[in-house]
Amino acid sequence: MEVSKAHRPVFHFRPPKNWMNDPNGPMYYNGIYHLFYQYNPYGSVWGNIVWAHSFSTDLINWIPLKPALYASKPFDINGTWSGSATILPGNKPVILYTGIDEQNKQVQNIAFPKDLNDPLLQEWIKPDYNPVITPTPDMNASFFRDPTEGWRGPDGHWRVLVGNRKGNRGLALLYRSRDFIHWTKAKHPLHSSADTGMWECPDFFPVSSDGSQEGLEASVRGDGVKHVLKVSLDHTRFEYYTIGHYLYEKDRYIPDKSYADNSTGLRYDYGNFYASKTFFDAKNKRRILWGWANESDLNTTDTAKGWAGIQTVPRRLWLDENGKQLRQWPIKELETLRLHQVKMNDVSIRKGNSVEIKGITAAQADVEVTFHLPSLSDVRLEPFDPSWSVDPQRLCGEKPSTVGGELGPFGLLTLASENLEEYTAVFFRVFDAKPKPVVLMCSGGIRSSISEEMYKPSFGGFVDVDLSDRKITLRSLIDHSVVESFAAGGKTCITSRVYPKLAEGSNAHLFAFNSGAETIKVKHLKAWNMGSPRMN
Ligand code: DQQ
Repeated sequence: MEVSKAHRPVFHFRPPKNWMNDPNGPMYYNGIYHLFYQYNPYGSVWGNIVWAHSFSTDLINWIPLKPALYASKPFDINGTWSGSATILPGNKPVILYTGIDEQNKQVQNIAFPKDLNDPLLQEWIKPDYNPVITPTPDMNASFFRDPTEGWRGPDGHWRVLVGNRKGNRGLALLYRSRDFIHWTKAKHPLHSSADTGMWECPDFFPVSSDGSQEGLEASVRGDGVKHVLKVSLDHTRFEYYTIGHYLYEKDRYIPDKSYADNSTGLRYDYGNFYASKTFFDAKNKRRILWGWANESDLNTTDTAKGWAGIQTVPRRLWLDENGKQLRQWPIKELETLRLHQVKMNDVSIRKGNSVEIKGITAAQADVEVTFHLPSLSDVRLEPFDPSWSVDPQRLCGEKPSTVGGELGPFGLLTLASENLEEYTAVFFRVFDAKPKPVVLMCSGGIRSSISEEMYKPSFGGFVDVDLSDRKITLRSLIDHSVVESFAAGGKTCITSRVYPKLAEGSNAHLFAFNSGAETIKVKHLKAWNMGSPRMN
């Protein structure tokens, strides 16, 4: 079937056609980056799931290979679901994945490259001794999936996590092994949390706590190291993470008290982003995050267009120097796609005005902007109601870009039609609160398309930023039906999937705007046309 080019992202990872969901088993091996993903070879809705496979030498240009794993054995005959890769000693990659077996039970299987001399690792063998981990009789075998990468404890034994649900408690079950093949369930889960439902796609990894952006390999432990646990909640379709301590002797993870350990917790991305997974890039000593951004249109539209699902751009991820949250930034390689550049400096925008950024392909662009704010002691700010703090998305819905405030809303109107019938607003609003002002970031909204039949949320997240220097930065990657934004150097990230009817392709425009009573200034703005990499 023909694949429709309308709204099709160009520099975001996607297969040549059909349905894609979770990123699986990302790894760097002998100079090559691999990405596997949940894929339907026969259509553009979820089903018939295999592990599709692509490789790259720069994480930007991708070449497809044939599927690495597909249903073929009693232990995965009903599907090869999500999982992870681990590089074992002796430089031997291995995959653990969830198989849906003959009885529709979820079991964990192992697979090895058929030929380690094949630099592309094209063929994978699933030994007949699979499954290597099975649900115990007291478990619900429909909630037992998505094994993590393995790491080694102080005793030299391997550990992995498997996502699970007991009642409405979400759990990260812990398994241990000497040889990566024979696994024993630990008495206690590594961690669990009440009322969070099924924990899909758990991810557990160390981060440097000394302010360095360097990533750490999964088994690193000791001083200067904290750990992150991320889970994907199937009932909200959002993820959250906590930062905490891994007690190696007890094999328990204790999140720091300051974090909500439930669906109100911190997120990598406050928008359309799910089933994410990180890996350690040994070449550049960094941890890289992949996440799936689903379509927001209708299934029938996906069927007609012949494709559905993208991955957000690979993002470097590290612990902020304040130790309180993670930061993310598109990997530097993405900048190799930057082509023609336009600039704007020192442009003041008064209430109700917008300024067009001309001269770029606004449907396929990278924009970096620094807004300069008036002195906060000289302005009135909207008061912040503390009850708003639990649901920034709702607040963005109630206060869209058209609802004027005092300081803000101001920001970008991306994928905008010439006369602004359509636009995806990415913007800030500053509220008065103690001990410091609250900054809200929003993205998306009802105006993103004149077409009514789709999900058009206005996503929101708070930005923990110090405004004493009177500046706030925003970067937005715009790619036809994706607006992926990073505020304050990657402190808050929001991805929106949008489907403009008027502002498509060469009809798309880009504006900076301000609807707040206070004048703001675009101190610096740079925008680039983005090139088109080889994308599968
Ligand atoms: N997707 C996979 C599951 C996982 C879910 C199936 C998360 O393994 O729990 O395609 O999106």
